[in-house]
Amino acid sequence: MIKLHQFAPTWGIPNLSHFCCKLETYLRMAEIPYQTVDSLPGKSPKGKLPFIEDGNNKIADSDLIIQYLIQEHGDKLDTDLSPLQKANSIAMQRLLEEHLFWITLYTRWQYSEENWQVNKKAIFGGLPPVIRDIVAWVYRILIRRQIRGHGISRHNNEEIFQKGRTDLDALSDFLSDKPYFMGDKPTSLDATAYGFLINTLGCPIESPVKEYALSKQNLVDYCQRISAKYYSELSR
Ligand SMILES: N[C@@H](CCC(=O)N[C@@H](CS)C(=O)NCC(=O)O)C(=O)O
Repeated sequence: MIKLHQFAPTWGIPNLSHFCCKLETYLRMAEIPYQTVDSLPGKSPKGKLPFIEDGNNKIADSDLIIQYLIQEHGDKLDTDLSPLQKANSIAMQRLLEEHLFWITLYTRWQYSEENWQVNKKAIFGGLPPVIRDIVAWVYRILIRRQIRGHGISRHNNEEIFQKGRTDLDALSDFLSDKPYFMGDKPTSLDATAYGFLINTLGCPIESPVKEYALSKQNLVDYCQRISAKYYSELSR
């Protein structure tokens, strides 16, 4: 069976990593059996989670893993999409992964001391006290460097959160009153959208971007529907 290596679950959401949550949701939506392994990025072939093991194959990167799953199990989610819908799906996924993601990363690692303490406890809380502080301190420097490399943290808070609100408006308008982003059935875009939205509005990291996401009732309802349908164990 496929082994999905990801962060240990916390915060009452499927995973504190947007990308791990995306992949696990894809596996559930596509009904592909898997088992999870609690892991850390240092164990991954590419230094980031998630990665999977399938027999002798070790594959990292959620997109490459999904390509592999499609090759092995068929395309369970996107076969009915037209070329235009596929183009829109890719564009929305890039908005989530390459833009909104970095804004939420900024809120966890840089925006406020309160958020940093919550994030630190969730990721490094299992380590022994002194080691925990050193590892978290080093890791924080590295991630903040990545956020600056992306460019988002070169803006001030107002500019950053305005960009986040623009992303959320686009997502909310695109979803509109449909059950899923592409209509009545879940597609790979929903696995991604859920992974990133639940990590924006459903986790204990406070920020104007979370507040704004919570003001978008269709996005809140969407996350609740997907949590109830695919992660019923979380509400028990
Ligand atoms: N493109 C990768 C991105 C994965 C990613 O950014 N993972 C984060 C957690 S959300 C990570 O492991 N970061 C650790 C690091 O950058 O050191 C994917 O799609 O899987």
